[in-house]
Amino acid sequence: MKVGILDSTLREGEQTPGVVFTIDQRVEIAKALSDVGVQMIEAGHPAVSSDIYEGIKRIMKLKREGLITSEIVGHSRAVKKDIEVAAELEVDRIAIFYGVSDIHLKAKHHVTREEALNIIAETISYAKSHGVKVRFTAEDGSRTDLDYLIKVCKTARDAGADRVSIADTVGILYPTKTRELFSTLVREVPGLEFDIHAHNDLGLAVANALAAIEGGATIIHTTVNGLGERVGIVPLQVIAAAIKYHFGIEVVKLNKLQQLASLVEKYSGIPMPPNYPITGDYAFIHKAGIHVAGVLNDPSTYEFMPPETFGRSRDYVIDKYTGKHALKDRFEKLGVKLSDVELDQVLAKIKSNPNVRFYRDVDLLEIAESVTGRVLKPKPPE
Ligand code: AKG
Repeated sequence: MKVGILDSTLREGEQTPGVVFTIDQRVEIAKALSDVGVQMIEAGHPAVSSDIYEGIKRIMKLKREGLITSEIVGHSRAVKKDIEVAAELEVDRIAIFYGVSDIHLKAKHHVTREEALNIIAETISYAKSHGVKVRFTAEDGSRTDLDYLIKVCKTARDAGADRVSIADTVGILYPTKTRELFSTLVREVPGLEFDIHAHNDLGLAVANALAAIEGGATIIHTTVNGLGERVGIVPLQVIAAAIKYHFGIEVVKLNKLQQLASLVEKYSGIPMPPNYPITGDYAFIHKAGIHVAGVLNDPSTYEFMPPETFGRSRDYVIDKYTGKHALKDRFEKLGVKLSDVELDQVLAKIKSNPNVRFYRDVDLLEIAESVTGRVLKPKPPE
């Protein structure tokens, strides 16, 4: 099984409402993505604005200096002017997209299926004539008639594209259908490799990406924190963890994902919810007494992978759900020894205040002092 990541935080990610990256931020994000080890970085659509153009220029300079190692992809409409702008920047690959569903052909491009094939072939050949690698994106590929989609892929291949991205532009695929779609394309169009660009409108983007890998896709499009149009696309941190868990492949350096997620959270201004998988504050925090007791004995009882894999650590919170194991452990960590009976008394006090959201260490010490009548001195933090 062969699979890699194309991260599109700088292109799709910047299409999140309200998100704008400065040139310096673009360069810093690209450097961080390369350090994490993504195979390809979609660095932007340079014909859109001068800052995106300048950002790619600086990213390409770092690439030439060996400070960025990922393949750099420039995005382009199927329009010669856009291709020229991307080619001028000497990116490694130009990604040309064109809506190929009947809806897009009719409502957006106003062309027939046949005319679209000609435009696709012509623009790919034009890009190839600039000496770059070309990916073609079948925009709205998931809503495209299958026989026509196969024709589109063959046309792209014959014109010189070595990769075709199948975009689930409005996020309507589900895993069984995704696996079937990719297996069919891999079988029917030899000589091409396939990407999946999965939107998350139904919350299925990660599941669809996994199914696409099973079907033969070799590149998954991601953004850090799942940014992108509307509700975004596959989050890099989640798919990387899922690929490691299910297929045993470390597609990127998992222990660097937290830092990258925080960087993009800061620069995008889109806060990561605490219950976000892998990089959210609560991703490795346990609560219920049964869970904490299990984790204290063997963390794998309630963790699919150890938090250390992702450069994180586990913790648990104390409230009315807490059990005696957790409480004992917490006091031991504080260097305070309580008898069994005292622990029961502290627990009873906690449960008698069911609306308290979190007990901090100082709160616990206060309760323990009131129960025991002793002055309790916690050991200084390490
Ligand atoms: C989409 O269809 O959602 C896209 O962003 C297509 C562009 C691409 O993947 O090249």
